[in-house]
Amino acid sequence: MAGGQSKRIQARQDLAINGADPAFSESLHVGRPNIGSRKKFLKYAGEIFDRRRLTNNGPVVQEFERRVADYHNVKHCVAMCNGTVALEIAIRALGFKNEVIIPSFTFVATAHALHWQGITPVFADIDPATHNLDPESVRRQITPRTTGIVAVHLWARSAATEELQAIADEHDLGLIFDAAHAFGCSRKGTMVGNFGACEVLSFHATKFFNTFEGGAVLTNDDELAEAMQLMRNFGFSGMDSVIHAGTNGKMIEVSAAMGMVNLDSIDNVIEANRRNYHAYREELSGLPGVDLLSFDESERQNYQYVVMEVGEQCPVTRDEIIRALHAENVIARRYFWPGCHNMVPYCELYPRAGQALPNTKQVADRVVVLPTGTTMDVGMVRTVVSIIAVLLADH
Ligand code: T4K
Repeated sequence: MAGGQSKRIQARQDLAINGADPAFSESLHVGRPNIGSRKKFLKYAGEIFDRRRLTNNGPVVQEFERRVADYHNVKHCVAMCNGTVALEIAIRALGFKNEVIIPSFTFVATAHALHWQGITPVFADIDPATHNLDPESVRRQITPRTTGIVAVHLWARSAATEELQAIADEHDLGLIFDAAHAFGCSRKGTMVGNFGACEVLSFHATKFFNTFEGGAVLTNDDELAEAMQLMRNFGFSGMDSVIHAGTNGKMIEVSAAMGMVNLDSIDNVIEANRRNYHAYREELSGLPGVDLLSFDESERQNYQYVVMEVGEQCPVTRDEIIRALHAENVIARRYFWPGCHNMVPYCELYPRAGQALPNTKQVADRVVVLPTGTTMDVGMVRTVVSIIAVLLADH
């Protein structure tokens, strides 16, 4: 069977937590990389070696940027070495300082990108239905020191862009989107990349679209794009002249080559994710107290995260489900538990931040992210759900 799958789970004695062999001999991961044509990649690599142009805005990076910008129907794509540095550069290029409002329910890089630059991340709560920033909570966190908002399109489902832009305009704040999850997604027909001052992508190996490591900023603002192009290359303009404070945020040529190859197969990856998501939906329906977060299928979606919520009616806890899955080599994740505000250094610096975040706590305590991607098939999805079903039936 696929994925080292070795047994069917029909009764409690079939579960690894009750002493049986694990359902999968190889671990299933949420972030198992999707990899396009090796042959095409090796051809690119050969050409890169022949040219001896390995980095510093080489021809493959430039072509990759054009393709990503076109894919998102946006004017500029500024490719970077990873999503975190792309966030840092975007934040600096926009002149954010003092306090910036972000969700706590996100990957910790969103907060670190601010803290690393001496900016205070102020955590706002989420809407428990969407898991995205609650605009009313954002409003409540605004102070005279607030300079910006970094909203996240969590799980690739777009944030409340219109309300957030209205708040930013009203209070003269900068607004950017951490779109690390939302490559290739749209909101009301407009592609991600076109909201706020700019939007930041991640192409980390675990993202459904990867460049090994990598990231980018998408924007329609010519000046901002130019500033970020300078900033990712130490601020150099020409050989000897530095005209901006910069860092090293450049994407290398082989990363861009991986991106080109993966762009060629992106439709297959999205289709695999969509198929797995529907299989999970179908198999999980009817199980007590568990729900799958849904995608609006009238929009462009990448379906890269399959997010199950464990409610109060469920006969077992979220962590019991995680434990049972891990015993079967299904490495489901509790993303983004316990929320950034409970992680170092934020829990030490802002010990009372949680008081404003009741929905963050509630959601972080009930989420299970399940494996998907091209290394999963429907049979494997069925086995994963059968583990949960037997566990629930046993209680
Ligand atoms: N903003 C948001 C909202 C983000 O989600 C992220 C990144 C960022 C910003 C920052 O972007 P980057 O600077 O990373 O470009 C992972 C990823 O490392 C991280 O990129 C991602 N978000 C986050 C959601 O997930 P971990 O620490 O939970 O997982 P990791 O990297 O240990 O990988 C999980 C499992 O996947 C591994 O145990 C095994 C498997 N795996 C992983 C890699 C790297 C593979 O099979 N092959 C691999 O090459 O953070």
